[in-house]
Parts: sequence; C-alpha cells; structure tokens
Amino acid sequence: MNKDITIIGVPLDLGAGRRGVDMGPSAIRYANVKDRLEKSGYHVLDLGNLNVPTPETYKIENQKLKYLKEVTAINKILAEQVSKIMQKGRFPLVLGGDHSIAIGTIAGVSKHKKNLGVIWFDAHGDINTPETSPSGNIHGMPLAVSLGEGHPDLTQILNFSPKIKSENIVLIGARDLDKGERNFIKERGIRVYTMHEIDRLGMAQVVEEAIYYVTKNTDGVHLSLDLDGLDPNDAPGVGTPVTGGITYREGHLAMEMIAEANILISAEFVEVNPILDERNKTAHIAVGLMASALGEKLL
Ligand code: B3U
Ligand code: MN
Ligand code: MN
Repeated sequence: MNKDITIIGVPLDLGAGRRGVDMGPSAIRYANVKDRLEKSGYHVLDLGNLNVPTPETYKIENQKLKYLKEVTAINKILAEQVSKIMQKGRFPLVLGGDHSIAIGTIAGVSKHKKNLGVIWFDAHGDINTPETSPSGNIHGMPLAVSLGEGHPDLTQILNFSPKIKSENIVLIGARDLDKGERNFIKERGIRVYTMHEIDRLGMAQVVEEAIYYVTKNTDGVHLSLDLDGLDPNDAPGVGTPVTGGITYREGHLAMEMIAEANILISAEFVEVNPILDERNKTAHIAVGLMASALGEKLL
C-alpha cells in the first residue's frame, strides 16, 4: 500500500440542492483525519481546500444543470490537482463537498490508468443525465458523466472521455434510484448491490464479490464513498438522508475488507453536512471509515 497520502478539501455545495456540505472538509479535519491516518503509519500532506464560489453570489442559469459553469470550473481544477498528486506517486484523498466532485477526482485519477475500477457507496445512483435528473443537481450525475454521458463541459474535463467503463464499476447501498437511472443501469448492465442484496447476502459476501468484480480487468481501484450510503441513524449529518442504509458495523467491515484486498489507489469521502449533524458524529464516522479503508488495525 502507498504510504504517502495527499489530502485535498473541496468545500463545494453548488452540485447539491441545499447548503451545508460545503462545511464537510472542515468537519472532517476537526475529527482529526490527519492524526488518525498518521497513527497507521501514513505520511499525510494536507494541501487545504480549493477555492470554491458561494452559491448566494451566483445565479442558476440552467435548471437542468444547476451551476454548470461553476461546478465545471472547480472540477477542472480538482482534476488537475489530483492528476499531479498521482504523478508524484502519492495517494489522493479528497474530502467533500457534494458528490459532483467525483467528476474531477475520477478524471484526475483515470488520466493515469487505462482501466480504473470504482467502488461507489451511496444511497443514490448518481447516474442521472440532465434529461433524466428530477432536480438538475449535478451531484446526482457524476457516475454518468464519468461514463461519458451528460454535458460535454463535464464529460470532456482533461479532454478525454469516458473516464471509466461500465463493467469496471460497482455500486453498493443503493435504495433511492430514479426511473432514468434504473434504465441506464439496466441498459449498460452495471453491477449494483442494493440494500436488498446487502440484507440477503450479507455485507461480507457483497464486498467479496464487489472486490473480485472491480479488480478483474482493472489497473487500480478508486473508492467513492457518499456518507448517505450509511443509515441516517448512524450518519445523520448528510446532504440527503435516506432511511434503511448501511450500518456502522457493515460500513467498517466493508472498509476493512477493501483494505485487506490492498486495491485502492485513491479515495473520496463526500456529502458530510455538519448543519444536520449531531456533534460532528458523521465526520467522525467518515474518518473512522477512511482509517479502516486504509488498513487501521483493531489489534
Ligand atoms: N437522484 C436524485 C437525488 C439525489 C442524488 N444524489 C443525491 N440526491 N445526494 C437527483 O437529484 O439526482
Ligand atoms: Mn452521491
Ligand atoms: Mn447519495
């Protein structure tokens, strides 16, 4: 495992429907992310936050792609930064921010990988296009964009598309999929473990299968973890909570199995919303999950 981590915060909420996740990176730092990872033997360099515009100072121009210009600009910068981190042989750890930042993270990582695998934990599919999105919020679109579908300003970040292939990605924890997303998933044959499969098979089997699947034809795996994949009882401080999610225990088991498999080359943790949180609980959970995913030992 790469022992050199570079943290980058993206306090963006323009891709989401409400304020709050812009404070995610601060909350996660307040939960001692750097110390926690250093205890596991990592060298951690924190580059701070990208400079992100405030929604109140901008107008929504297109209801189907809210804040397209601003979200594109920030993801371009993020993609370049992540690419530089990869070039230096370090492990990029991106702190969100809303999930639209996966567009930039995945662009930056996949520039260095022919066949990037992605494990995507989320209550949602995040695989809408402007045509299928019920909200026009870009945080519901990053997987589609990374697969080459959506507005060209977004798909063409770093001047190549698609960033990833349908057969190299797996979604875990889905329980709120829009109709257009279900069609997209079926048409492309994308591997999804909904809460049904997690209940039925158990998290251990789901993650075992998922790891096998995303490592079959890939040259590295990116972990994109939306805290709303977890149950709101455990992680209440998220942008859009959905009941019936992954428990704290299941989440840690999944992360520990991913660490054991030693497959990650990059990760992002997104949608922490301190406004809706209880005493920074969700940011603490995010940091715990990061530590587990990066191999923190219980014994
Ligand atoms: N699928 C809905 C809701 C949603 C997606 N991602 C989040 N919420 N966090 C949409 O707006 O695309
Ligand atoms: Mn998401
Ligand atoms: Mn989500």
